[in-house]
Amino acid sequence: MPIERPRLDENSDEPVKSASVSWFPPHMYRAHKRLAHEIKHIDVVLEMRDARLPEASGNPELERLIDNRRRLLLFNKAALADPAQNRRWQDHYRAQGRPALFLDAQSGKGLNLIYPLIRELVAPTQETLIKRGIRPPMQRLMVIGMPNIGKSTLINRMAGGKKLKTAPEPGVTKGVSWVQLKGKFLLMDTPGVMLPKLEDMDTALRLGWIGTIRDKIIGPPRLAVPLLQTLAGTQPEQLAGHYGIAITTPDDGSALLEAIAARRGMLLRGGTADLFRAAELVLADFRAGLLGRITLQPAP
Ligand SMILES: Nc1nc2c(ncn2[C@@H]2O[C@H](COP(=O)(O)OP(=O)(O)OP(=O)(O)O)[C@@H](O)[C@H]2O)c(=O)[nH]1
Ligand SMILES: [Mg+2]
Repeated sequence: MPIERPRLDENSDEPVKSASVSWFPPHMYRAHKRLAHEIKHIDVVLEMRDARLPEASGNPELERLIDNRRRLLLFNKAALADPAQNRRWQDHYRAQGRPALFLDAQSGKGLNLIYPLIRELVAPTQETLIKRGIRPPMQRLMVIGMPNIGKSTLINRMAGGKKLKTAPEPGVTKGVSWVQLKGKFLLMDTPGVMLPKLEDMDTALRLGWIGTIRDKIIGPPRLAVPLLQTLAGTQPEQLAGHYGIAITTPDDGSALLEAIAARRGMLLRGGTADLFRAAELVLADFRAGLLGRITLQPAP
């Protein structure tokens, strides 16, 4: 897998020309290797994705390592996604026979549904053991997913206390660690693993908007300009209302970013708009849900 970090000027709002962005620091290689090894000893894998990007926040490299019978799909940050889309996506996965839950690890909403689904997945093996007169051992669970998806937050919630470090940026968890849960479960936290290479710029941008790729890789203005264009198309009133701007040119994200900077008095010396600060503001507002509940990938 190639390590290739694009040399971009993160302050620029020029669109990214190259079609591929990659972000795979050395600890992620180590993490991927370690996961591939550990996963063989795991009973159920909780594969965490982002509810705003149900497909694109999955990692086929990791999925290859597990089969569906031992995998539970958890779509986190569901309170930031469109509720109608959450329902449609959930129906979509369930129709494929894939156990899936939409939840919010931060507030704890939906977490009570995880255990019943895990029990369902482990029941066949446990019954076989019991029939043979063997007491079922501790069940080993593992949470995997892209960086910043909320894996450690979920584990802290399930364990009923803040044991693991969490932060609003990718790459917080660097190694694996076990946490013991009630009811004979051991749960392993793992470092977020990004795709080694993103061939498609649209996907890279969306992953950037939800914060799985460090902002400096693509650059805040380069992220914010297409985000504003998207939002100007999907929720113009909310965008205009939140920033107090008029959306006269919805296709011109740079103009929208400039208008926001001007409106918020974000100016550089000399009076030009501070696009970098305005872009950071837009990204933070979007990630906090202040621009609406938005699903970036519509259900089929
Ligand atoms: N709004 C919202 N934020 C969440 C939710 N779950 C986690 N977060 C936030 O997302 C950020 C990342 O959470 P972590 O638990 O550190 O994510 P992680 O997947 O462990 O990240 P890495 O260790 O970097 O792979 C933190 O700021 C959390 O507070 C959620 O359900 N909703
Ligand atoms: Mg973590």
